[in-house]
Amino acid sequence: MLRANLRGNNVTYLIHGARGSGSGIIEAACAELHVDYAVRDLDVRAGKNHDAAYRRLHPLGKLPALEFPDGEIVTDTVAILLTLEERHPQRALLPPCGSKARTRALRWLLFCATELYPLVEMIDFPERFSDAEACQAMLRKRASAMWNERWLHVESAVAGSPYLMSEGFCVTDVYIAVLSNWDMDPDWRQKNLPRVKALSDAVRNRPALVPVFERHKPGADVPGEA
Ligand SMILES: N[C@@H](CCC(=O)N[C@@H](CS)C(=O)NCC(=O)O)C(=O)O
Repeated sequence: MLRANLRGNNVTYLIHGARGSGSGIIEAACAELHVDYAVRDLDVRAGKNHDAAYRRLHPLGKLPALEFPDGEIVTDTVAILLTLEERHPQRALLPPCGSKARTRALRWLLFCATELYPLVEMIDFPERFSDAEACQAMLRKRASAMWNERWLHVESAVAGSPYLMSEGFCVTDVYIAVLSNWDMDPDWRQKNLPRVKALSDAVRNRPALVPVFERHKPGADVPGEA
């Protein structure tokens, strides 16, 4: 993968990710910031994210990772978002430091990252948590139920219309829009999470984000090039 964009210039950021994965959050943040970035899609179906080459970037083989031109690597979605926000303060991925809105944005960003995202590993890879097949089925079932229950708390927290906060869009909305599309029956979501659904639709329709969500739409998790 070359670090070049379509114009042949060196890019500021290289996102290691996969279609349909959480790397869409980082692509969306870069698109909102209007920064130059390129994407290196890994073939997760072939397990390329667990090859030694990628594990040098992320020891657990998880996506996304963001690579800077000097080779510095940042992993873990919230760490990447906060780094991007610090480096591009003029575009306000989050509300201003010290504001109540920022406190709420961080609260729900971390709720998604620490209470929701880890359940995905249990749903997708229950064998990592138990060798016994019967336990794996139970773990998946329980994690799916917790996933739905926890989304109801996000639903109650949506105070804006359509975004999380009445102060307007922030990157927490992107996180919610991407995660709420996973592991969920669309009918259940429509019935139980109408505010989350409206928030997600609004995020998807933001002009800078339409191409990102198109690239990551369900069924687009085609094998990458690596
Ligand atoms: N703590 C990480 C979690 C990332 C994560 O779980 N990514 C998933 C894709 S959405 C992944 O790489 N799964 C592959 C695996 O666990 O083998 C973050 O916040 O970025």
